[in-house]
Amino acid sequence: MTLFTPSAAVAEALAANRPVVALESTIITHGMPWPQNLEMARKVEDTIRAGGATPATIAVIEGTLHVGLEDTQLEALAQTKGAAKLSRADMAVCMAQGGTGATTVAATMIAAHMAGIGTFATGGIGGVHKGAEESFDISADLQELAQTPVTVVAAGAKAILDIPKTLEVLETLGVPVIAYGQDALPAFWSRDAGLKAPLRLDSATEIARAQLLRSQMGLPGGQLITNPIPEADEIPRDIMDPIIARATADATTHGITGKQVTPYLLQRIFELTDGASLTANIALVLNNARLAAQIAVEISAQRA
Ligand code: PSU
Ligand code: MN
Repeated sequence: MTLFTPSAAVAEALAANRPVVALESTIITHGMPWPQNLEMARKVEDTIRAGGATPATIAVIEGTLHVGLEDTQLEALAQTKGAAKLSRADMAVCMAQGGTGATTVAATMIAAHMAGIGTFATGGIGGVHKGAEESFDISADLQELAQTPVTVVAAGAKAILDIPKTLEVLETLGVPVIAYGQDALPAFWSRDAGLKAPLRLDSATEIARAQLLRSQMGLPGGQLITNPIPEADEIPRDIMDPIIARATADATTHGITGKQVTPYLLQRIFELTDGASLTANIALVLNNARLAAQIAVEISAQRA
């Protein structure tokens, strides 16, 4: 039984040991509205290609786990209303039922690793939600980083999360949290979460070397690279904080729980910022795609 179906471009790149960057699809179906979601997905793929790597957007379509989508599939997925949001727990069930679902960071890491892809670009990972001491809402993304050897490039934990608690859990799980090119931990829409990142690296070469060393030492798990949004695109923390507080309060008022929390908050923040949060979100994803392509190129070179 074949577990996944690579696109022609991804199959060719993997066979030739050329760099490939995995991309998630929940950001397309649940993270951004149509049609900006499709524009973003296409631009991210172009950015990866411009960086010398092959993009592999991952999704389950009618029961098949695709690693790399053709443009028509990407467009159809971006318009799909009922796609499931798949993580470690539900990806296999969705495939068994012949269903369609988008992959979160956790599910994308699993698929990337199965395909032999070691680098993955996204916007922000899931983490420990505010109020987790009551709700126990901690994203499966954190456990996945602890066990699956993929370097994930994100713009930091989303500021809708409890960032100090997210860092504590990642430390407990043994996940390296590495700020790229600065000391401060980035906070998604803003460059600085007001906290120092546990680790810092300034080059794709060192990031690739660290991931390869982990593998050689038999340490399971990946790395979280937190790449600050470009200065020109950031929304400062003092502007975002009250908006996030308002969106979080609205989620509580409306009884939003579980998988709906992150998509609800992103949509609410989009409304409260008149779309500015989406513009910043797209800019940071593109910035992450650029860095991920460099890391993938380095990993290929160092493996050769
Ligand atoms: N970051 C974004 N947009 C998103 C997500 C992250 O900018 O849509 C998605 C990712 O797929 C991540 C998921 O894995 O949200 C986390 O969801 P949860 O908090 O339910 O684990
Ligand atoms: Mn959750």
